[in-house]
Amino acid sequence: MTTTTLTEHAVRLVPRPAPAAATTERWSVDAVAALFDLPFSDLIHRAQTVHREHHDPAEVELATLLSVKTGGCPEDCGYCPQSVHFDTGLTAGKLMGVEAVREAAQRAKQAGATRFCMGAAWRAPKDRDVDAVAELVRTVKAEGLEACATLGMLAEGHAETLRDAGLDYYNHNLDSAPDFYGEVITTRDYQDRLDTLERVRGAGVKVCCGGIVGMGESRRQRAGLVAQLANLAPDYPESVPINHLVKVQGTPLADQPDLDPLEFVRTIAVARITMPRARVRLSAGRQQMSEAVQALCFLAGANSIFYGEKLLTTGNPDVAADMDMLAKLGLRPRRA
Ligand code: SAM
Ligand code: DTB
Ligand code: SF4
Repeated sequence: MTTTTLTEHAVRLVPRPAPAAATTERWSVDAVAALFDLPFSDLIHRAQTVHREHHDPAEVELATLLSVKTGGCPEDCGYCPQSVHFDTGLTAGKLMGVEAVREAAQRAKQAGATRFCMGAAWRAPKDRDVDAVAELVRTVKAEGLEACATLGMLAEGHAETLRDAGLDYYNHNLDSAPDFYGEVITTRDYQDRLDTLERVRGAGVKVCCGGIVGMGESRRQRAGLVAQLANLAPDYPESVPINHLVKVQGTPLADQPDLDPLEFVRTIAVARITMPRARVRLSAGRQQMSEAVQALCFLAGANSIFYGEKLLTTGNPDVAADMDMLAKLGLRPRRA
């Protein structure tokens, strides 16, 4: 006969509080901040060492973006040219059709991309929007590309619909540390983002989640963002885009002072150390970045880039220039 002590019994009976879109502390903000504070060479050495333990250091993933539904977004994200709250001169459009997306996917594949990410400027898609995007996902998958989508907040069942269409990754960024977030966005909160990430995970879709640096946050707040990402439960994201703010005229952050480029490199290094198996993507902001800084980002453990002349609405380096840069650095695109 098995005996149960009173304490064991009590422990079993006490209901556990529902995890508030679980985070699990693998990295304290202090520990992440201590990485940021390392001498630059020590930080890069550590990041490169971790990188080599988990990845082929010569390989870079090429991910192409396509804005499948541009502008007219009701959210007020202070960095974003697609918000209706700011006059950025952008013309809003409807959801793209299957044929146009197929052609864009074929061009991306032809140019050597292996991942195709579709972005839509929605606060949250409606059921019929999700069904329409599911069709686009099937189209992209049929071209032999990995499919990623970023459509805003997902409701019950949406992630499953996208998964069943073949979606590999869902991108939903935390964007900043919890204590800075409210300075940039007021129309939805941090917990909303965590809830969507939990839905994505729950459906078995891989998580692509990162943030933006250069929005006026402190170094400690950059550490706070990385700690949030690294502590996501049950595991950190498979894919971590680190965006440098692209300053767009008309947005509240248009005149934000420049971030020291080495601070951006540090952020990449800290992401690599705290999320060793993740694909860390050197994301928005490369057009404004020198090749030397990008080279440091690769040294710091970045192993993915957005590839193709456009991000969603703003520019990205030319394909030819990127191929030259990778060749110069002895880096090669990841093969499908
Ligand atoms: N509307 C959806 C959402 O926000 O969840 C998906 C598209 S939204 C444009 C995707 C991400 O792009 C944002 O979370 C943000 O990280 C990034 N982004 C948008 N504007 C940016 C900018 N000006 N500079 C850098 N990153 C930007
Ligand atoms: C991500 O983290 N960065 C991409 C993608 N996910 C969707 C978007 C960058 C957008 C930059 C501004 C623009 O082009 O509109
Ligand atoms: Fe809308 Fe996404 Fe832009 Fe925010 S980042 S304004 S949710 S498109």
